[in-house]
Amino acid sequence: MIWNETKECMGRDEMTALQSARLVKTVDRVYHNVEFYRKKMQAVGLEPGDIKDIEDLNKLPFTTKADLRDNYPFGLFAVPNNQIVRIHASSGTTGKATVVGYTRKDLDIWSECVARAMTMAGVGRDDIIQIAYGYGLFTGGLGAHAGAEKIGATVVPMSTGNTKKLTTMMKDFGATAIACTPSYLMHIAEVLEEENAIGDIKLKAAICGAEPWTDNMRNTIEAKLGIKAYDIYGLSEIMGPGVACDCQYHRGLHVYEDHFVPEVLDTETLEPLGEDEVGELAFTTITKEGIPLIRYRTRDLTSISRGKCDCGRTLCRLSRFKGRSDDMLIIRGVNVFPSQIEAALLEMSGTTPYYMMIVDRVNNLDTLEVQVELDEKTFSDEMGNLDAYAKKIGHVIQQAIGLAAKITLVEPKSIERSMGKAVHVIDKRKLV
Ligand code: DLL
Repeated sequence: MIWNETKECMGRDEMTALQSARLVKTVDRVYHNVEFYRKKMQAVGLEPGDIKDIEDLNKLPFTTKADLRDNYPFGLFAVPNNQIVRIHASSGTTGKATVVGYTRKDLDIWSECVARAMTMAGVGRDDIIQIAYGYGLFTGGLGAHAGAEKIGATVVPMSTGNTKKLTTMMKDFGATAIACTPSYLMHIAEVLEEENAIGDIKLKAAICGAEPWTDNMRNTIEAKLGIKAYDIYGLSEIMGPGVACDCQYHRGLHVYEDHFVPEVLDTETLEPLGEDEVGELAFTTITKEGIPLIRYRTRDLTSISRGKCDCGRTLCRLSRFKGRSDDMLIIRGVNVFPSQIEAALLEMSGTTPYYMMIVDRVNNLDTLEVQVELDEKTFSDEMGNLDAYAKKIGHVIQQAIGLAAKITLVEPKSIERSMGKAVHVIDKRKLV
């Protein structure tokens, strides 16, 4: 069991002192090792010595996803590449991925955070856990995997994609835990119901995250499968899964504050808000070596509560996520920006920049249809050949967003022109 009592239950003063010491070191490190931060600090007349404790955090400049893109791929790394032992990446707002690098120590801390989260969900060395997040550049699979190994559970690296195999192994192996997105778990529950196999499984806990979900959805999953489900949050830029996780009381997600300092900001003024006020979440990493980030704006909307939880942890808690302050969609766990589709279409000939994304949820699996408007010439030239043309566009879009979409070609000028902010997305999924 990994339950870091000294870190998870320490008094507020002690935690503040630890965060201050770690922040001072981090600021010194980024100032000397990352040109981007040195320039940003110099631009506002800041030197590392000006940051003396956590109270000085709001003197520091913010970091955004665009900063990662502008310094693509490795420009924000704070160590030489020979100390980076792993790379992950997630979607950027245009074609360029957001790339993150981990040192060996970063991977150790990451697996400890996930191990703490799994311990919080009651998973231990006697458990058999199926990891059904995607493995690869996405942090879900490998991140959850390493944490589960650290607690000594028996890890089954399922990844995503073959639900039949997953349910068969769940029964045959007697899996007691699963880590996957909540919508995928709903789908798995339905498949098990169809197989009349709910009575044959030994599952007791699920660690779900990577997309927004609600208490209602948790209750439904728990009732369908007879299990306890826990919420795990994270983002690749900060680490991956395991930045925060909820305990059995489900009164918010405990943040591993000894590694990540959260702030909630007013979305207009970017000034820090008080306890329980909803705004944009920002994180400062205080132990990361590969790519330490200062006041990284996550775009996720939430609030922070302090005060001891009934579980005994003193770590602050984030309320369930209320949405995002940008237009990023999470479709089947994959982050998608409408601008990625636009960029892909603009690179092709024959299409116009007018498109509409229709997102829905069928049998608990997200679906994506992209309506693409052709230009006049292509529409008449390709008239007899539209299926093949749609296939070609589908391929380009899949390359751009990493997700298969149904492509519907529409006539020139048929997508409504907007007078103001263009609407590119119809999201029919209802989070209930
Ligand atoms: O989704 C990391 C992760 C993997 C978390 C597996 C949990 C489980 P990204 O692909 O970079 O990383 O996407 C990060 O996903 O900014 C949120 O908008 C959203 N997100 C992640 N977890 C939750 C959650 C992973 N529990 C983005 N609730 C974040 C709501 C979540 N949204």
